Amino acid sequence: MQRRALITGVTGQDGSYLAELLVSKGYAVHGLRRRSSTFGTERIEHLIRGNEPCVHLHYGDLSDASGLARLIRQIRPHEVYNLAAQSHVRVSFDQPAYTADVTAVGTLRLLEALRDVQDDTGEQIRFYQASSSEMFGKVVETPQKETTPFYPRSPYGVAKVYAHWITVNYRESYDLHASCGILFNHESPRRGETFVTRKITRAAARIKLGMQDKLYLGNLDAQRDWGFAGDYVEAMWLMLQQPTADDYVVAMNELHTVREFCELSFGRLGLDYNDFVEIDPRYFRPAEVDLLLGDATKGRTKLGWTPRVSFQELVEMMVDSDLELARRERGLAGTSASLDRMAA
Ligand code: NAP
Ligand code: G4F
Repeated sequence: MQRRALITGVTGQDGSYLAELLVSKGYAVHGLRRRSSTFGTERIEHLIRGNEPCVHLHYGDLSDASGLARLIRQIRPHEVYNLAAQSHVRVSFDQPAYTADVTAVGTLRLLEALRDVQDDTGEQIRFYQASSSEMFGKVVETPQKETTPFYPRSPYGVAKVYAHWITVNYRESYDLHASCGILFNHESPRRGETFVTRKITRAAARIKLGMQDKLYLGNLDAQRDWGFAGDYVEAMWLMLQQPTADDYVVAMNELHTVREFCELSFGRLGLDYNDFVEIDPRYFRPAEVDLLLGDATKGRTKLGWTPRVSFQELVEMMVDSDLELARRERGLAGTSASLDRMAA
């Protein structure tokens, strides 16, 4: 029988890679999309167009409990991947209540819907929760692993801690097959443009082509453990294939600074970042997470998960992709006919 999966956050970076992976494995893939005045489906256009779309989209929102319950009853998924969230750490300081509602309580709403359907039908639904290394915040040990205590440093981190523990609680209380992936930062050419890596590669490419003069950043000394999103979604899938649900850290176990990311990105284009990067205090956070370094030994051993893309390859992939994008933008901006086509 063909397995059915539901992905919340299917229009996001991870949602798009996970949808591709599940389609390639023969799943019937359903995605939750929220209503917006624009399409917002750029990352999954190739999966939703044509006579036989590979991914079926449904309107819904993590803030709408009854809509989620109806959708779960309608689709009767075997696997649910909860990737939807207000996922920007800096934005969570400006929108703390909204972040709590969507990122924390939204997870509870989804779990409640699953619990009801599982109770009614007796069919087990496997659940993946997108937990985050941001939960470790002001780290109490390095590297961080599954047993490291949380010390979140942002409304986003606090919301993710709630979502994490409510998932564990539903696993223990209601026999749900619910797993949390504690993923460290993962990036790609599809990364949102306001996260630091994409902001850097996008700007470096535009500067190279003379389309931009400067790049304004905040804390260049922050250290992160960056991997490739395409590798990380494989770990999500592997977690739901295990006989028993559990929690896993997913990381590269490598530390790099934002400054180093700048150096490599500009360097790829033959530029020196010192000539273009300026510090703007607006991009500093009220409370910073200085260092995140993950120990993914459990996931590598129990899941057999192995990342394929190195840090250096990730930077090159993102810079090359953004250079292509900037070239296309420059071409399109050249003639009004091209812009007309864009509007259509
Ligand atoms: P992303 O690109 O920001 O995608 C977030 C997704 O959530 C988008 O599809 C977005 O829809 C959707 N969404 C936002 N609010 C929603 C709501 N109220 N109802 C329904 N959908 C909503 O994030 P990502 O990088 O793919 O990350 C996926 C998940 O992993 C997130 O939960 C994130 O917090 C978590 N995570 C990410 C990382 C990382 O480094 N990328 C690390 C650890 C954990 P729109 O397209 O309409 O905005
Ligand atoms: O790219 P960032 O915004 O990612 P951050 O805050 O680590 O959060 C990402 O990873 C989390 C996993 O740990 C996810 F849960 C979360 O959803 C998200 O995907 O910032 C990385 C670092 C920070 O220390 C920040 O202060 O870069 C520093 N930074 C310096 N200048 C900047 C900037 N960050 C952004 N976004 N923009 C800047 O101009």
